[in-house]
Amino acid sequence: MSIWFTEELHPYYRKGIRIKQILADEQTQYQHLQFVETEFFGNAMILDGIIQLTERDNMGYHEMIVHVPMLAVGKPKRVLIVGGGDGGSLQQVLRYNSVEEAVVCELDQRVVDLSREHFAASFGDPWADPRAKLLVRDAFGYLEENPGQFDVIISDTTDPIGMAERLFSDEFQKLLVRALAPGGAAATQCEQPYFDTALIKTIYQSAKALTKNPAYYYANIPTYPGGGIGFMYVSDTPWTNGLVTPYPSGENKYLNPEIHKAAFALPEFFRKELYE
Ligand code: SPD
Repeated sequence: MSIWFTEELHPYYRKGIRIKQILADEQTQYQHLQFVETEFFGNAMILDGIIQLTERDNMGYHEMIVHVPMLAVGKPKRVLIVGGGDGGSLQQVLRYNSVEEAVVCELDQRVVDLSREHFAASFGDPWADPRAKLLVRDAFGYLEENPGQFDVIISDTTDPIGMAERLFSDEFQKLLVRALAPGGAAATQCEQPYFDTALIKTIYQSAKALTKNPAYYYANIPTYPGGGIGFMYVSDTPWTNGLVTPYPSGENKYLNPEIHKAAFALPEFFRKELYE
């Protein structure tokens, strides 16, 4: 069997990948969850018709959303991942010997269960690490209950649609910053400069009101709309501190010192929109 999967996140833009076979297809309590084997990108997870990650290009996303704040902080001990049930961010977080506890607040247990099965070749089993703690619950309440607790928070979410819309709100950013320990840093999945300019600007302004050194950065991910996605770095600690921090053990497949710096360079139309 060989079929094209077409994603339409925006009404004016579509992209497609060729699929070899459907590995899992179920309606969970929260969403339509699919795992597919693709022709080029390895296994992929699709939620409500939107590609979340593929084995071949997820490294740009996970290494950038995790290492930029982790390296800026230096030796993070307590880390919170909001969402991230696929385990990709957790795998990167656990590369740091300084990490004592990595809490993952994921709403959908089925995302964790099926990712363990279908991404084992790429992520191993990060959940087996004794430092990993899975909480199957909504992150809002957990953030509320844990002020000043985390050195790093990674908001590894879906797109701002339905229930996930709240994860891109000012209210969420306030809770996120409040849950950071002094000197802590967060990175949030922050969409596409061309397609989501207004949303990103709102999020940046909110981050600017809450922290001293927020900044937007970008990674190339061919299976996301526009070929990439950005992140909001949210912290009083400058991201540039991370440029001189040694990398954790294990291999980077995307991040290197040049990419780290260049990720913060923005196209002129977008830089003006965000920063002027
Ligand atoms: N438009 C797709 C955005 C997907 C962001 N979430 C990815 C989750 C990977 N852990």
